[in-house]
Amino acid sequence: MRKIIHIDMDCFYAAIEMRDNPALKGIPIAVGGARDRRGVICTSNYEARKYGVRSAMATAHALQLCPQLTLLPVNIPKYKAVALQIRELFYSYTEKVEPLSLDEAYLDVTECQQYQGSATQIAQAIREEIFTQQQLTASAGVAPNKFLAKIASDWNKPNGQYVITPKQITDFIVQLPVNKIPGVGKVTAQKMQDMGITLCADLQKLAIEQLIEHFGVFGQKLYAYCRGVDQREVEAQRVRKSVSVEETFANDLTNMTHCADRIAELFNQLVQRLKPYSENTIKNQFVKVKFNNFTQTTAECISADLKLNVFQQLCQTAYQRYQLPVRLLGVGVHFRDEEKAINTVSEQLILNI
Ligand code: TTP
Ligand code: MG
Repeated sequence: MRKIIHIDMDCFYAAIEMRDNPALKGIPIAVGGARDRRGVICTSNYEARKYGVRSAMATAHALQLCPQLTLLPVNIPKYKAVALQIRELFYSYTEKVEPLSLDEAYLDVTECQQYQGSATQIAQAIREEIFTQQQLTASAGVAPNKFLAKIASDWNKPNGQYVITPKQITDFIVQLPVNKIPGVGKVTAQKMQDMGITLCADLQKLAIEQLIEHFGVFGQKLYAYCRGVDQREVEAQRVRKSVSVEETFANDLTNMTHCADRIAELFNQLVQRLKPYSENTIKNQFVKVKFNNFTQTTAECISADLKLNVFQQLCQTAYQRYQLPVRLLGVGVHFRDEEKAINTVSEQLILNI
């Protein structure tokens, strides 16, 4: 059973604009293209939503609905910078982050150790950290799969979260309106309504063959979704370039023997940290040494095999450079850039031909 969190920022572009100009708080605003350029609304704040101003609506129409609407130009570089900082925060919890857009991501926290592995508390902590760092609110859904997590993040929006535990799936899903299922748009929802189907409970009564007959290949997904089932994995997109472990010592290490002992401990930790990356190819290995005068030096070598004596040798090399008491030691590896490696291979193949 997985633990998935879906995070979605509240009124993302509009919230950033309100944060950066408090005069915009409490009045209806929207971010989008200008009316005279036939622009559309990207998003609006909750004050504007009361008037019916929505994403993807023509700005001209939005201004008819809400003549006092304050329209702000779209500043994608600014929103992107915020989004990347929020993403870094996600990575401090797990590598398994799948961004869906600038303001939305799935996180697989099944293996997370923080908060005794409680996905609910992790989601709460992430939302609090986003607020502390960015003064922006986020909503979260916590569930055993992506489909349910995404629906859950909308349940207590804005600035809220909703949890669906494995035990709650059955009760949750039967009362879920079919138009909440991703992929069920207006047309499909109408078709279902014509068939007397409004809730997932109604969909559950149809056999998979019937679902396929009426809704094509999507019928297979519907069969699973209306039972709260979704096997899709969170697809992490970041490629790790390196893994390292380091330690700052309470008391400086005064000779190479002490350093060699500590390198052995760090080496064991590095081997543990590298376990999830068994498919990556190691390009080079390094030892970082920081001395008590804060001078820092790194010794590295090209080698794919992990061997303790290689790291101890590197430590010796780095230590010799200054021979001062050592306050920090680090060991790590850089991975080969597989994309480049593939290009090199194909270039070689072309040359061979
Ligand atoms: P959403 O998460 O759909 O919307 P939102 O964050 O503004 O509001 P909510 O509180 O309901 O989550 O989209 C995120 C951002 O993507 C949104 O701030 C603006 C942009 N966007 C567009 O540019 N065009 C669109 O049609 C939509 C839906 C979003
Ligand atoms: Mg959002």
